[in-house]
Amino acid sequence: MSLIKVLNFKPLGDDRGDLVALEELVDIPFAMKRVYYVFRTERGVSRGFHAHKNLKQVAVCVTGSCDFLLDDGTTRETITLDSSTKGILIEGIVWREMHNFSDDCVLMVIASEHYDESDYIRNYDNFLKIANKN
Ligand code: T46
Repeated sequence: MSLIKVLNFKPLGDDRGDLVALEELVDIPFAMKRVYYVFRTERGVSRGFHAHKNLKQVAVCVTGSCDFLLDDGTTRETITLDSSTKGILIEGIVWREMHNFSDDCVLMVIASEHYDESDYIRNYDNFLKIANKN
């Protein structure tokens, strides 16, 4: 089974253009508590490099593209997010890194919990210990 769970969102387009609607427990498989977006990432900069203890997230590039690497301690997989109708679900103890941001990239993330720094695992060796226990 792939580590990367792709979610395809229905474009509600008409002759004026496109629209995507994301509804809790319909398109997003959890109760939504927070939305944030990453933009104007400097060329060559990578982000992430952490896992979470208890957080579900859906990530979508609403404009532009970036590469998302997910690592469960055993397998590493990368997906290019390059469509406003394609997201990924990130859940469980998974290390994530984001690379190759396009200049115009706006990466939107919907999260199941409010921001909590104590939920982050920022050290890769600690991540491996926790991931390999599960
Ligand atoms: C994740 C990946 C995909 C807040 O104050 N509130 C927030 O909700 C967030 C997400 C961040 N912050 C602060 C914490 C840092 O001072 O914003 C600053 C940048 O956050 P961070 O370095 O964690 O950003 P990324 O892009 O490395 O990681 C983010 C999320 O933090 C993380 O949960 O899964 O995007």
